[in-house]
Amino acid sequence: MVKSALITGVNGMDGSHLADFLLEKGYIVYGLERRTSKPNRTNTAHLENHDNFHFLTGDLSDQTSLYRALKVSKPDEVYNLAAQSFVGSSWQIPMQTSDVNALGVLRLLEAVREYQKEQDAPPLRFYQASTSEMFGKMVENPASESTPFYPRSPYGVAKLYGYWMVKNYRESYDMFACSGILFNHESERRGIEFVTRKITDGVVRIHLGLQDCIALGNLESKRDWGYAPDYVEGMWLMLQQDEPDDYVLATGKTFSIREFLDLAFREVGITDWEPYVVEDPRFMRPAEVDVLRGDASKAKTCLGWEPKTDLQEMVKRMVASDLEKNKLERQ
Ligand code: F7E
Repeated sequence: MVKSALITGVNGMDGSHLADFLLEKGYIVYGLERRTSKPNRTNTAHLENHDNFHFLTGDLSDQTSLYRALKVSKPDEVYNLAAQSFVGSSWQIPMQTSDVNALGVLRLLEAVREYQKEQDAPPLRFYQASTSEMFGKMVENPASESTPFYPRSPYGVAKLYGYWMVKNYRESYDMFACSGILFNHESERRGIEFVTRKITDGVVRIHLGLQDCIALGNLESKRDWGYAPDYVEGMWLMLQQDEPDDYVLATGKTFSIREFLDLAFREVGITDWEPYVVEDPRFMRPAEVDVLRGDASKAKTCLGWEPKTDLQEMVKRMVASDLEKNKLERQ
């Protein structure tokens, strides 16, 4: 039987990769997008005329829109990927971040419950995009599913609420609801404000003579960076198991922003990159997550999931993609 999936946040990096992945598997995919004054389909333009893909308008701050999206899509699987996903902005807009990343999860869980009761729909499976930002100060290194949480930003605190709500709805209502605790994952579709894409785009623009330098914040922080297309497979695998559970997805390796800079600049033949990078206090955070490293052995054992793409290969692809984009823009 053909399965149907509803993805919130479909225009984001993860949402668009997951849509591609599920369409490839033969799903009918409904992608929820927010109304914006300018179209926001850079990552999903290629899906506009796909027979098995449909955009729906909705918002995690509007529960009626979530209920309607469920009624239209009649999903077997719901993936909640919509969020205010930029940690840096969460200090400037803590209320909106909490409204979407915390209460938004609750609204969607409630909409699912209401939809199943009122429409007499069969039980569906629910995925929540949880995050390594919930570990924040890292009480244990590497962090696994049993590591205590210590979020360091309004973003991390809000995501932790969503994580506990998912667990609570699983235990209270016997819902098939899972949290994927994903460490950083990036791709060619990453938003330009995140450090990896800011670097690969900046490096390319310096190489093409379009920019003099890249202004960055803390170069010493370390992240466990994987490749987003590998990670969306892990999300799907979580929903194919007999029992719902929470899983860490990570590479188990950690690199500093400096090391990322080094890899990216090498792609365009620059080894002495220090003169091209300026430290700018505007990009420092009030509280920093200094280091993140995850232990994904549970996902490996139970889901058979492992990351396929290493950091060097990912940087290579991101630089190559930014080179194409910048050349096209210049024409
Ligand atoms: O920062 C440092 C910054 O904004 C990474 C999101 O997907 O992953 C992501 O959150 C590090 C931080 O990602 C700049 O201080 C230095 O230490 O790329 P980011 P993030 O905050 O780790 C987690 C798992 C999520 O859940 C989030 O949704 O890089 N950094 N200089 C900088 N960061 C930015 N953005 N810009 C700079 O200029």
